[in-house]
Amino acid sequence: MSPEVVRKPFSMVSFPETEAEFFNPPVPSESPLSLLMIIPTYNESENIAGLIDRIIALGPEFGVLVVDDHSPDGTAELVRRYQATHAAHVYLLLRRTNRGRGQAGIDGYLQALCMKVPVIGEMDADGSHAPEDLARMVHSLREEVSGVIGSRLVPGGREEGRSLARVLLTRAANLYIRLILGLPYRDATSGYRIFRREVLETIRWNDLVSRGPSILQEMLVIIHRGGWSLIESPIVFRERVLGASTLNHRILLNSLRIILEFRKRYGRNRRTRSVA
Ligand SMILES: Nc1nc2c(ncn2[C@@H]2O[C@H](COP(=O)(O)OP(=O)(O)OP(=O)(O)O)[C@@H](O)[C@H]2O)c(=O)[nH]1
Ligand SMILES: [Mg+2]
Repeated sequence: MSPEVVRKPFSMVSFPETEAEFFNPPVPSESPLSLLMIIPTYNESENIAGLIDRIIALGPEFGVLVVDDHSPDGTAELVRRYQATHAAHVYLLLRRTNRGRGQAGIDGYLQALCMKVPVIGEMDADGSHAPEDLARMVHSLREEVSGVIGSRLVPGGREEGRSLARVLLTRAANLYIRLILGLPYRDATSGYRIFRREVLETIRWNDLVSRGPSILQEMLVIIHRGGWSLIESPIVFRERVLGASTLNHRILLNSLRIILEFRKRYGRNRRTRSVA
């Protein structure tokens, strides 16, 4: 008989403002996690279980931390049911107030850092980010590299199923960000990325100004200014098939405005260090 492996459940960071609750799986994982993907969700019940299955299938060292904002469609209950029946690698942070993509990401990173997993990443739940691309991203995380951006805009990367207008919007937004902030990345708007834990530990999460999707760029500015080397690895981004987008014109315009605020706050980056 193999000796029983007893692993302690992970503890939770306190989030007094959002009345968040953290759920470990009932059966702790027997193998330690080497990568934890944060998945922010709002009304993703149609997508979440299939996505988790595909990530878990990559290997026993992969785990997910779903950060749900009390979705009315029952996404969190689905994740909890899933935890009970299948997965020792599925964690849930349920935020009850203060809904928002930015703060959900911040809380997710704080919780993930407390879990001490060596590599922590994030991805969307809507099927736009294929778990199969994650294996390549992890592979390109060589020793001298601090993180990997899943990129639609490097050779081999592309967007599928999107209108020409939407594809042009991605490019225009990235051009704007490069010009204003001087970042060396082609796809600074990609929400599919992985980082070494040490990089994330340097971020003062509670001081970030973003409350929406611009948290993606704010993190990159801080990491780049810190002198860490990030590379881009190609991904095939697919348009959301099920569920509704939370992106709207107000969010988009606000994101453009906030990039200017980042420039004031963090300056225009002049460093060009990047690892090919
Ligand atoms: N926890 C949490 N997650 C959110 C919130 N808003 C969006 N999300 C999640 O963030 C991810 C990205 O949101 P999307 O609605 O796909 O936005 P988008 O990818 O910018 O827009 P599309 O191009 O239309 O897909 C998805 O996994 C959403 O479920 C929120 O308020 N709280
Ligand atoms: Mg999306």
